[in-house]
Amino acid sequence: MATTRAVPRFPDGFLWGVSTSAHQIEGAVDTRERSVWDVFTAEPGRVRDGATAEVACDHVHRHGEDVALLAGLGVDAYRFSVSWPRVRARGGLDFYDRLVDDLCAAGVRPVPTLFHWDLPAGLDWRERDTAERFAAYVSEVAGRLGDRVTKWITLNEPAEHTLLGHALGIHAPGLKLLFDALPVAHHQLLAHGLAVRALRAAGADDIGIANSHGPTWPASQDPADVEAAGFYDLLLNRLFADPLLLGRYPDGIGELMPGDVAADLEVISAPLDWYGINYYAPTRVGAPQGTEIDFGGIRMPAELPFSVREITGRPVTDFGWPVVPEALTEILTAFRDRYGDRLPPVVITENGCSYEGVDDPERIAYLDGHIRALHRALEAGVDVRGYFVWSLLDNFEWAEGYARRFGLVHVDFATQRRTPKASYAWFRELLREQRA
Ligand code: IFM
Repeated sequence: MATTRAVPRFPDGFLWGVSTSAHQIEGAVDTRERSVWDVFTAEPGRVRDGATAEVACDHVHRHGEDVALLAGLGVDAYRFSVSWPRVRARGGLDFYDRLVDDLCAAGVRPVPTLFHWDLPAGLDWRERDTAERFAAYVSEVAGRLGDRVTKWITLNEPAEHTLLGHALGIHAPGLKLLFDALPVAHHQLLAHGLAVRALRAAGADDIGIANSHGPTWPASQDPADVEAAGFYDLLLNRLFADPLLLGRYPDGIGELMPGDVAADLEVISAPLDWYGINYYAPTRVGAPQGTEIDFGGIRMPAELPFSVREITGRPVTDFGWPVVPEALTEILTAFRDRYGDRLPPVVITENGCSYEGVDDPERIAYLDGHIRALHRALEAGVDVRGYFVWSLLDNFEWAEGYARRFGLVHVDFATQRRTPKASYAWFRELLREQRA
């Protein structure tokens, strides 16, 4: 085992969990409608090795086994996502009804995310109407599950869905709109606000969103690098957080958004019970270099007003992402300083790393370092209430197909055999120690 000292004690009631998402694990494509990801995946060259999520972890048929793995791990909570295309299919909510029942019976709190990138095919976030349709779907889900689900997440990482899916064309729906993708951001934010309204109407009082954030480090103190890093920080750390927490867009952005932006901001900034942060790594950013850049499998076009630079001197995951635990403390204290009492309690809704192997000391070291960094943020006065590992299972890692393994549980995709990794045993022990 890669670590020796016990992880410091977190407060009583701190929520420990693991996360997954529907498209990445469910499979059973024949029992749901198609999503933009199914359409994208069918296009040659979009996903590594031509992989599809048609079977993925076959979770729809094997959720009993997966709930047993969760119970065996001893987590308080399980963050999964509800597939909007599945809910649109006949009997689609029945699956989530059973899953929630099974989780409750196993003593694991269900924490559904209502949108994790699998938009029904034919819908488009460039259309305002999609936000209204989303709210109607959320009402339907809350009506069916709200008697047992008490903690809700509206959207997962709208920044990545906008940037990777609509600005750079690396994820579904594969659009390369660059800055013309901004309405996609606005309509997701509006969808979030309308979803909060729908959930409140259904009696929910524990609602958050999962946004990805991380420190942005200028490549140097050269003003051009500092300016480029500031712009990247705006895209990653402020474009979604400012409207949600402050009720306004960063300077110069609101004018680029569609519709009655002032009225929409009222909806978007409805108070949240907590704020979810997905953290993986910091980003080092400099002035544009006039060439396309490969950033951990993401091709960044030359015309962007910044360029992502390598962070050297750090271990990297199989994805090439640098391992920098203290940057988790940094982003949390930066958020506390930036948003003050407008920032509700924080939950780390994702944190994890891709490594091969069932014996995975690197993952243990990664999680250990980040959980300690989280504790330092608590000591520094950040109100952190929970931590979810990404992910329970190895799964379909979007454009990387099955080539990146983030699970605490290894999945053999040929046989669907699940094998808990060393990190699963390590996390189980950590949870035991926290409760002793
Ligand atoms: O797998 C993804 C997840 O769907 C969203 N957050 C980042 C993870 C790792 O890339």
